[in-house]
Amino acid sequence: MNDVVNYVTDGNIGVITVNSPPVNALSQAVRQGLLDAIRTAASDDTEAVVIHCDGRTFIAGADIKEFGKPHAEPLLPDLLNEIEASQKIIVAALHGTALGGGFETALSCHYRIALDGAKVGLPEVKLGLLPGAGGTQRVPRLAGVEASLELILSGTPIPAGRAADIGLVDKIVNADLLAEALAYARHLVETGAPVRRTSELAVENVDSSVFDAVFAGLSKRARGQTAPSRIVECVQNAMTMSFADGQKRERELFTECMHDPQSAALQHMFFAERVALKVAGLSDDAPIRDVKSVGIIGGGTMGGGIAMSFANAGIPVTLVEINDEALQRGLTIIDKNYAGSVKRGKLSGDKAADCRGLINGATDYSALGDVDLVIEAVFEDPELKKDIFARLDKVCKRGAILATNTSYQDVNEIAAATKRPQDVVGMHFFSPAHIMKLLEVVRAERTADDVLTTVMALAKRIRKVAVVSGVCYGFIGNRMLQGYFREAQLCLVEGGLPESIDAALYDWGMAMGPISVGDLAGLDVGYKARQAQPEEERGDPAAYRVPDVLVEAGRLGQKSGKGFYTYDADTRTKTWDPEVQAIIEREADALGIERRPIDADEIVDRLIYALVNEGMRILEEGIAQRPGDIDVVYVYGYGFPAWRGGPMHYADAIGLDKVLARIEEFRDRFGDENWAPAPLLTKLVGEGRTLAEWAER
Ligand code: 3H9
Repeated sequence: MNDVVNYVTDGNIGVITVNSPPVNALSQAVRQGLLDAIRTAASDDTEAVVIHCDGRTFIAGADIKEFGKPHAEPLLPDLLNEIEASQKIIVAALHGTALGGGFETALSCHYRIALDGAKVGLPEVKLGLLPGAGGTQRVPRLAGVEASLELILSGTPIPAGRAADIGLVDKIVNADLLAEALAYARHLVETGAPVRRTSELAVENVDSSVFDAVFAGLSKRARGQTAPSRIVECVQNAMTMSFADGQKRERELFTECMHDPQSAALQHMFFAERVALKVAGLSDDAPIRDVKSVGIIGGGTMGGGIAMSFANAGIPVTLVEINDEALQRGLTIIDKNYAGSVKRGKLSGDKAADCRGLINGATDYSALGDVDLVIEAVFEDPELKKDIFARLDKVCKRGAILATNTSYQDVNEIAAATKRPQDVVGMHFFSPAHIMKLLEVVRAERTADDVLTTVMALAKRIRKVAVVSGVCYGFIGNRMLQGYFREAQLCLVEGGLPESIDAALYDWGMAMGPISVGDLAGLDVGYKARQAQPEEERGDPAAYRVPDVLVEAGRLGQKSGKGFYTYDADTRTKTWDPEVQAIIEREADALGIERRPIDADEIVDRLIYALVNEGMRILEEGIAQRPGDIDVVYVYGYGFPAWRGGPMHYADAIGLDKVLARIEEFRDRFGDENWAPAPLLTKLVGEGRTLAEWAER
C-alpha cells in the first residue's frame, strides 16, 4: 500500500500489516495506507481481513506530533467508519499497547483477538482530550456505561484479560498472534459469524443519577480539568442519541478539547517527560553499565522508600544501617509500607512478599563489596556524607556507581572524597520514594558519561521520571522552591492567613498549599538550617520570623500535632488555630509591617512567578538542560498541575511579556532584592521570543 502499511493475502484471508516504528501511531501515511488496504480487500476475493502490527505494539494512538497541524485526509473517524462498514469480517489482532485511536481502530473492527499480556485503553484524557474517533460511542455499546466511564475517565490501560471480561475483546491467545488471528478469521467465516458492527448495538440504559454522581465527583477526581466533563457528556450521549449524532457531538467536543490550552499543556508534558531522558551531548545508544544489585545506606523513610522502588522492579537490595536496632526499625517501616500497599489493593500479597524478599539488611559496609550501585540516603550532614563516600571507595568493586540522595549538598565535594569521582552521581529521590515519580539526577563535574546514561536508563526500569540537573544549592526543584516559600511567608505577614494562602494555590491547581507543605515536611527542618547560618545570611526576617516562633513554641508541623495548623491525632484532619493568627499579627507588628488584604491573584502570581524567575536563571546557568525539564520536575515532584504544563510552559502560555511586567511591578513595590527579573526573561521579551522557541536554539 505504502511504506508503512502492507497488504497481502493468505488463502481466503486478507492481511493488513502496519509497520510504522516506534509505536505504529496513526500518522497520515498510516491512515492512508489502512484506507487503501481496506478498499483493496473489499474488492478482492478474500472472505475476511486481519489487521495487525509489526514491532513492539499494536497502534498506540493518533500521532501526537501531528496535533496542531492542519487536518490531513483521511480523517480517523471517517476511516474507522469505513472499516466498520466493510461487508467482510475484519479482525483486529492486538499486542503491546492498543491505545487511543489505536484501540478505537480495533473497536471499529468486527472482532478482536489479543495476545495475553497486551493492554488496551483510551488515555486521551491524559492529553486533555477525549477519544475522538468513536471511542466514547463504541465502548459503552460493548462494555456498558459504568465500565466505559471508568476506562475513559481514568485513561489507564487495562490488561486484555480484563478487557475480555467486560466485552471489549473476544479472544485471548498465548502465542503466535498472527497465526491465531488467521485461524480465528477462518473459523468466523466457516461458522457463518455475522459482520458485527458495534455502532449498531444499543447502549444499556442506566439511571441518569449515575451521570449526576459522576459529574459531581469530577470536582474532586479531576479538579480544574476540562476534558473529563466533556467525556461524561459524550458517554451520556451514547445512551440517548443515535450513533451518528453521538459521534457528531463527540467530534465537536474533541475539537473544543484540542483548542483548550490544557491539552497543549498536557501534550507538552508528554514530550517533555520523554525528552528529559535525553542527555545533551550523549547519544541514545551510549554504553551503559550493568546494574543487577543495589546497596542503600540509611534505612530511614527515604532509604526504605528507595529500597522499595528497586525491589518493586525486581532488583535485589542490601540495606545498610549503623546497628541492628536501626536496621530492624527500617525494615519494620518497609514491612508496614508493603502491608499498606496490599491493603489498598496496589499490590497482591504474593507480589508484595516477592518484592520484600528482595530486600536484605546488613550492618557492615563489607556487604556492599559486590553491588553495582550504592545510594547513600543518610541525613543532610556534609561531613558524614563525605566520610561515607570515603568508606565506600574502599569497599565497593571497581566500576560500581556511587550515588548520593542529597537534596542540597555539593555533589562535587562529595565525589572528591573518593578516588573515583567519575563514578559519583546524585540521585535525588522525593519522599515517599516508593510512590513519588520524580528522580533528579545530579551530574557532577566529573561524572562519567556512562554513569549518567546508566542512571537515566535505570530510572525508567524503576518507573521514575528522570531529569538531569547540574550542581547548585538545592538543584532544580528545591532551589526554585526557596522563592516560592519566601513569597508564601511574606504574603502571610503582609496580610494573609495560612488557609487563604493554601486555598489560593490549591484552587489554582497545586496538589497542596505551601503552608500545609511546610507543616508536612516539618518546620524544624528549615529552622535548623537557618540556625546553622550567621544571622546576616538568613535573608529577610519577614520571610522566616513566624515559622521560627512556631518552632520555638514546639509547633513543628504534622509530626508534633501542630504547626501552622493543629492536627487531629488519629485522622490528621487540620483545623485553624487562633493562636497562630495572634503570632502572625504580633510578628507583623514587630517587623513594622502594616497588614492589608491580599487577594488570591496576588498570592498566586507572587508564588508562581518567583518559581518562573528562578527557573529562568537555572536555564541561563545551564543547571537545567531545557525548560521542559523544569516542568517535569515541578509536575512530578512538587504537585504542580500537569494541565498547566509546569511553571515554564505556564509562563510561555501566559506570555513572557506579561510575566515580566508583573515581576517588574513586584520589584517596584517590594524592592529589587527578590524581584530583579532574570536576564533571560528580559532578553526573550526584548527579542519577542517564547521559551519554547529559545529551547529549540
Ligand atoms: C488519540 O489517539 C486521539 C484519538 O482518540 C482521536 C483522534 C481523532 N504519537 O513512551 P515511549 C513516541 S490521542 C507520536 O518512550 P514506551 C514517543 O514520543 C493518543 N509519538 O515508549 C517516543 O519517541 P522518542 C492516544 C508517540 O515503550 C517513542 O514513541 N495515545 C506516540 O515506554 C517511544 O515512546 C497515547 O496517548 C504517539 N501517540 O511506551 C499513547 N506514542 O523515542 C501515548 C509514543 O522520539 N504513548 N510516541 O522519544 C504511550 O503511552 C507510550 O508511548 C507507549 C509506549 C505505552 C505506547
